[in-house]
Order: sequence, then structure tokens, then C-alpha cells
Amino acid sequence: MTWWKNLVVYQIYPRSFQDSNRDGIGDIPGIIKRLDYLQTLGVNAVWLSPVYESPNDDNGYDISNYEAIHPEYGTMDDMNNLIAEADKRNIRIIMDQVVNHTSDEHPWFQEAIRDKTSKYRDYYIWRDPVNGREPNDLKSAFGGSAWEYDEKSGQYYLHIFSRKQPDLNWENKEMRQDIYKMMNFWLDKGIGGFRMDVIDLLGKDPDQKITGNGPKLHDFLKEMHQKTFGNYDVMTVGESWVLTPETAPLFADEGRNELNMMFQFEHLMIDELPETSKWDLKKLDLIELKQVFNKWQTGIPDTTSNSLFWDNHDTPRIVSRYGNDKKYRVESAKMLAILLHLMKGTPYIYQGEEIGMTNLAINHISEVQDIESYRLYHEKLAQGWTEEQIIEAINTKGRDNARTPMQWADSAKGGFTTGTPWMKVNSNIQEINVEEALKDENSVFYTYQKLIQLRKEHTVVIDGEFKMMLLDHPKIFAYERQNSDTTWLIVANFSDQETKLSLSDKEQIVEVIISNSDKKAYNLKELNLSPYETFVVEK
Ligand code: TEU
Ligand code: CA
Repeated sequence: MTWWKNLVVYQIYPRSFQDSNRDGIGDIPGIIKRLDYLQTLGVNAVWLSPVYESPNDDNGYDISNYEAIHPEYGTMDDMNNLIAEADKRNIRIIMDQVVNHTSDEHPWFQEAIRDKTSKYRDYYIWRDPVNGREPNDLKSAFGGSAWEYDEKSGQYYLHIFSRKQPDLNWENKEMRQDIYKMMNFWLDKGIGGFRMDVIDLLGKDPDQKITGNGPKLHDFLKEMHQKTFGNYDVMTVGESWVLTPETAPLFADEGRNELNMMFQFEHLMIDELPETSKWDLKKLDLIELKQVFNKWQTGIPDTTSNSLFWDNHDTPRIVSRYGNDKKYRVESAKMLAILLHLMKGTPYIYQGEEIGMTNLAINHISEVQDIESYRLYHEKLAQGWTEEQIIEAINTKGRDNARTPMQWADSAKGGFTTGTPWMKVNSNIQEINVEEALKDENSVFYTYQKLIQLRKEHTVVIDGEFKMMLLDHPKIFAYERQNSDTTWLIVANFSDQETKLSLSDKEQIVEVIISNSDKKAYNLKELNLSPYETFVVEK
């Protein structure tokens, strides 16, 4: 089997993972120090959010030099060292690739803006004003127009994200070759692959106001595959916020020669009002959540791989979101872990998720670090939202929730740094930290560790067919995985109430494979489940 089909990936947000030199910012030597911890957890790949040179307008997703490490994070020697040290522990490093846009401080853009006749001008997307205004009403993902006026040349450039993130012009062949060269620079270092930022945007046609899934997108991806990662034994995962079961295979079906798998976000977009934005909050409906998973588990071809994740650096902490971080933090964190990791696909763990880290509430806009929340605040104020409404939305959905420093130990700065952390450490550090988790055999950590182990030992986790059960049950999330010799049953009480259930006409006592309770066996005829109680058995 292809090596990447056995992966469990751990995402590191370097800024908040581990500081090694007391400047309050996580860095690469800090990551190296924690590789043994990752090995204990059992993961075999790390997706590293950007560590390249960047003015940090969007925390590294605005790159000014793709082939240099930001001094805050270390040196290229540190990076080479990380790849080698990870390799010794059978962990492959997956680099974040942000090729939809660069920083406006990238030399290409600097040249483009300095000299209209430079060859780099066409590396970006420029348009003349229309009636003295923006060429059209395309919006930036961070609010406001996607067009920024350049006084000097009298033209606008396109930026789907911040104005410090100008979009690259993928129609330009030379630009594409330069990007491929850069990708090969990384591939030659022996990395494990790429996570491709907002990959569906590459084929955009701004004049038609098409951003995602534009007409030439798949030509570009095929060319990229052929010129870069197709020649290496690596894995690639693309990010898309507008993916459907119909479009996923176009990116990731075997034989397409594009990517290996995709991140889709549908299961994370159902606690908001449809057709508006993520800030318009709506209560989670469990049946809807099950429908979405069912659709993705069964509605794409067997030859297209799913990726499985609950959170990342752009989304809130899952235990605070779909779990219950007040009364049932440990139980619900374990439930979410078990439900996700036994589905079909490649699991991703976001740093801190494995110890059940929670959201961080702020009281005032001055505490916000993230550009998206900051921009939103001002936009919504102007639209008439109250300050309290906006802070509530930020505390529920804001990206900073997931970006607080990793909680390593019960010390003032949580073992993250001995200096002043760049971002506030969560105040629940005493209760939630790695040191405690490792000491406590009932911690969330050991559930994750065991899930990873189960995946290595039982092929049914990888190749078993997925069958959703009790789809219309308002509290139970249950499914089966089945291959030619094994059937596993996964049952969760996805609620804060006791729930009774019968899954068999006759007495049937089955032994637990993994659970979040202390029971050794369950009688399928008569189940009496505590809040969030979850178990897995063989049928
Ligand atoms: O995210 C893509 C993206 O669409 C997000 O900005 C998304 O709209 C937002 O986070 C939802 O709240 C990727 C990166 O993961 C993100 O960190 C970057 O800001 C963005 O691309 C631009 O590079
Ligand atoms: Ca540091």
C-alpha cells in the first residue's frame, strides 16, 4: 500500500508550539525538542504551517521569500536538521505551500510595483479602473474589496486575502516555472510532501468574478504534478472551502495525477447560517453533522481519499465547539477523537487537540491578534453590530482560539516559553497540559495514542467500508466499519444527557476495543449511555 495511506498527521502552528530562545515565539529548534513527544503520540507525519520569511501580516501565509526561513523560527540549517531528526523517528515533514499569493514584500511584487514594464508585473493580476473605481465588486476573504489601487501606475491589483497578499497570476508561464523550481528546492530536501493552501483558487478568472474552481485550475495542477511532486515519493493535500463530493475527485482521484487528498470543511460550516458568513452563529444540529459525514464517507469514489480533521489554525477548538468544555471536557474530547479517527480517511490532529485544549475567550478587541477577526470587528461595527455581538462571534469562531501557545506544563507560561509569549497563554494551564496528560492514564492524550495504534494494527480502520447507522437519531452518532473479516461498531452518545438504546434483539455482550468509559464490555441489547459515552466493539 502507498505509504501515505497509513498516515496520521500532526499539524504544528510553529509560532505557538515551542519557544527555545526565550523570545516568546515558537521556533524550529523548539519543534525538534518535542519530536520525541510526537513519537510517543505515534504520528508519522507533521504538517508544518509556514516558517518562511514573511512580514507576518497573516502569520506566515504571506511569504516574502519561499526559500528562506524566517529568522524568528531559525535558520535553514535548523530546518534541515528538523527534517533529518524527524526522519530518524519515522516522521515526515509536510510543508505548507502558499502559491495562490505572495507577500507584497516579495521581490517579485516589489519589482512589479516599481516598474510597470518589468517582467514581474504580469506575475500578478492588474486591471485598469472602471469608471474611476475598482474593476468589479469582488470581495476579499478578510472584508472589503479584493482590489487595491496602486497610485503610481493608476491600476488595481487583486488580493483575495489581505492587501499585503497579492494574488499570483497563474496564467503567466514563467511565474509557474519559478514556483515549480521553488517547490523542487523543497522536494530535494527530502520532505514528505505539501499541504497546498487555498488550492482551488489558482485557476481564477477575476473578470468573470470566478475565484474557486476556475476553468484552467486542473490544467495547472496537472502541470504542477508533472513538474514537481509527481517525480517524488511524497504526499499532497489541498485545501478548499468550496469542495463538494462531485469536485473532490477532480483534485484527488487516483490516476488524475493531481493531488492525493483534499481538506473539505462542510462539517465545520454547519454551525453558521447558510448563505451568510461564519460569524452568523447557529446551533449545531447533530443530524445535519451526521448527514455531512455520511455524504463524504460514502459519496465519493473509493479511489478518492478523504482527510479527517476537526480543527486547524483557522477554526475554533473542537472540544469548545462540538464538544462540551465546561462539564464534560475529557469525555467529549475523547468522543470526538474516537468518532473521527475510525472513519475512512487520513486523520489530522491539530496541536493541543490531543490534550483537549480549549478556546480562549477575550473581552476586548485589543486582545485580538488575527487579521481576520480584526478586520471583521471594524466591518461589523460599521454595519451596526454591537461590540458585545462581535466579541461573542470572535470568541466562538475566531482563529485566535486555536493559536494560543501549546500547553506543555503547569508553569507560568505553560512550558511554552520562559520569556513573554507572543500571545496570551490560556488560563486553564494548570488543568490542561502535556505533563499532566502523560501522567494520567485516563487523559485525552492516551485515547489519541490508542487510536493511532489501532489504525496501525487493524486494517479495517483503513479499508473497512463505512456504514452510517441511526441517521435520524437526535443524540446518537453510530456507524460500522466492515471489511471481509471484521466488523467494528462505533457508538457515541453525542449529547449531555443519559441516553438509552438497543442495538440487538437478543442479549449480546461484546468486549470493548476502545471507549471513554471504564466498562470492559457492553450489552448491545440494553445500552444505557452517560453523557458523551462512546465505545467501539467488534461485532
Ligand atoms: O485559509 C483559507 C481560507 O479560506 C481562510 O482564510 C478562511 O477563509 C478563513 O480562515 C475562515 O475563517 C488559508 C490559510 O489556512 C489561512 O490561515 C490563510 O489566512 C489563508 O489561506 C490565506 O493564505
Ligand atoms: Ca523563539
